[in-house]
Amino acid sequence: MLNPVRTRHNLMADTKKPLVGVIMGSPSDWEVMQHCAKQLAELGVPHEVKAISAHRTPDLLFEYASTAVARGLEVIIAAAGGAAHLAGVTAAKTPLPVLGVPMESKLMGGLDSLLSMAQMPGGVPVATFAVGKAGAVNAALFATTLLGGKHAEFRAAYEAFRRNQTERGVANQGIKPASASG
Ligand code: RP5
Repeated sequence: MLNPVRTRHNLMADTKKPLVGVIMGSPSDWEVMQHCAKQLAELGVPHEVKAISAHRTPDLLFEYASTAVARGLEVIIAAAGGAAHLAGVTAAKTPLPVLGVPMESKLMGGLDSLLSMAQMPGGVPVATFAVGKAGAVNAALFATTLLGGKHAEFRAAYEAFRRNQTERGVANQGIKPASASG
C-alpha cells in the first residue's frame, strides 16, 4: 500500500522536478504500481506518484491533467482497474503522452480493465500496456524511452538497462531439470 505519510496527492518521489507523473485510481493499486515507480527510480527518472480517481475525484483529475504541461511533466502513466477510465480521461485533458496500465480485477482478472483502457475512440490515444506488474514496469521503461528523445541521459540509462538485461540473459542460459524424486 502507499505509505500514508507520503501520499496526500502530492508525493514527490524525487527531489528533482518530476518529468513523469504516475497516477493510479486507488491507493490499492500501489502494490502493483510500486514496480513502475521503482523502475523509474532505478533509471534516475524524476517522477511523482499520486492516487487520483476519474470517478471518485474527477475535479482533481481534471486539474492534474490540465496543468500537467505547465508543471513540467512530459509523460503521464495512469493505472486503474475495472471501469478503468483514468488514462482515457487524462488523455482527454492533456496533450502529453498517456501510458495506461490496466490493473488486475477480481471479476475478470484485468480483462475488463484492459478493454476499458485500450478501446479509446479515435482521436484520443492512450498507449495501453499489459495487465499488472509487467505493464507497470514496461510503462516506466517506455516513458524513459520517450524522455530519451529529448534528454540524452535517459536514452543512455535505458540503453544501459537493456544491455544489462541482455548480459544477464546470456549469463543465465542454464535450466536445472527437476529431479525425478521431486
Ligand atoms: C479502480 O478500482 C482502481 O484503480 C482500483 O484498481 C479499483 C479498486 O479500487 P478500490 O476499491 O480498492 O479503491 O478505480
